[in-house]
Amino acid sequence: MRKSRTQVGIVGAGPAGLVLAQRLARHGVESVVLERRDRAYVEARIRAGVLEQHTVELLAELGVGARLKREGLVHEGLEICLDGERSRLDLAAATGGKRVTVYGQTEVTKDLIAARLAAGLPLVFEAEEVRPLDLDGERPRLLYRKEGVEHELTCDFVAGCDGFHGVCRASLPEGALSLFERSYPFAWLGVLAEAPPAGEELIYARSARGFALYSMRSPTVARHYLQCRPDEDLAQWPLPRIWDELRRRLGRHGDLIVEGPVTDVSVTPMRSFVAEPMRHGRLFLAGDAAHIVPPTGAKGLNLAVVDVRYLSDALIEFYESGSQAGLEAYSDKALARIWKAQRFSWWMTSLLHTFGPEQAFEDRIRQAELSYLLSSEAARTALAENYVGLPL
Ligand code: RFL
Ligand code: PHB
Repeated sequence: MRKSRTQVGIVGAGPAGLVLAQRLARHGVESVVLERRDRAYVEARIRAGVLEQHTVELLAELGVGARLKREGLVHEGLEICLDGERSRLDLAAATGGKRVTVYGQTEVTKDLIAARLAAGLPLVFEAEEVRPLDLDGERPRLLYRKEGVEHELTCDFVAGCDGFHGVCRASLPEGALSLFERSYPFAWLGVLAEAPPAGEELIYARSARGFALYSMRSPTVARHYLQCRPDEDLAQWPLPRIWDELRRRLGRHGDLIVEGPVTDVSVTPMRSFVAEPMRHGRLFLAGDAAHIVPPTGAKGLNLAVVDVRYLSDALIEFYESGSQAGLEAYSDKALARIWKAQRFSWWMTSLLHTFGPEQAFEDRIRQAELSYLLSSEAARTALAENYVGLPL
């Protein structure tokens, strides 16, 4: 058994774990990041694309914002397409100048990993069978195996940044957490293509055929999604059918779609989930390990970043002054904002998807709400201020 020690043991090298490690390092707090997958896998995992302004600002403050500033696409608005009628929502005008930036989660992750490794700080890929122990005591431990060798990492605190399927939340005793969950009767089929995007801004489209989202990663890479069944068989979706369906859900604007070589196709289930509290003893949960939102509001990555902003503030305060006040307040503070983003993500999802014939009444209500949304400045402002990110 190889033994070592650190101040904060971080499980997971997704955005939450990597931002936490980077922020702690900038304030002189030591950490070790343990990641189950290899570097290439982590850097290639296609996920989020929309960064709120506070996310962009934090990445810049952490010294990992240069490429983001160069390559990120700043969007001041988005489009909603309702049964083939397009309307633009001016996010910046509705929110006193706030905007979002389109920059792939893959790129955020690559920038953070590069910075960590360049600084010579510990980031262990392919850490197998991570087991958190003694979370209730003063000296929690993380056991893991790397290249056949058993390791024991003793920590002051453990940060569970290991995503929805991670080991940290799962290792807590039964009854330690209250779980709140909702699943949806649909999923998203996502395609990444070497093709120009459908518009200059994102288009959220609702039609009788289902929801579609026309997004992008760059001026030459499109990222599109189609509402599909949760158990969708990708074999039923040859590329011509995907392109055809993407066109049809835009109605008369279908010719905005430009085809190109497809580099990734995947199906993402839709779920709302919150585990409370986000702390147990010396374990702190952050990001998808504690909560999941359906991607319609583009909130998941941004929420993960806010969690670790709060958590790093609390840890830095502890190491600078010995005060545990921030650590005590972490869970309540994070959850207050998380539930607002949950509400928004649930609302966007309910509004824009089709739910089938058994919800004929609710379907009409959704159509009425959308029509109201497009005609009322107050309603548009409410959407805009949530979409760009509520205040910290
Ligand atoms: P992650 O990214 O899942 O990272 C967790 C890391 O922990 C590792 N891990 C372990 N390591 C060691 N031991 C174990 N036992 C481990 N178990 C797991 C994993 O390998 C992984 O590296 O969680 P994190 O850091 O909390 O980040 C959350 C975000 O990834 C997620 O919320 C977003 O991707 C959600 N999301 C979006 N968020 C946005 O803010 N804007 C968007 O536009 C947006 N679009 C999306 C999305 C998610 C999507 N999918 C695929 C779920 C679009 C999609 C399609
Ligand atoms: C994406 O580009 O992947 C994306 C954009 C907006 C969303 C969800 C995903 O709401």
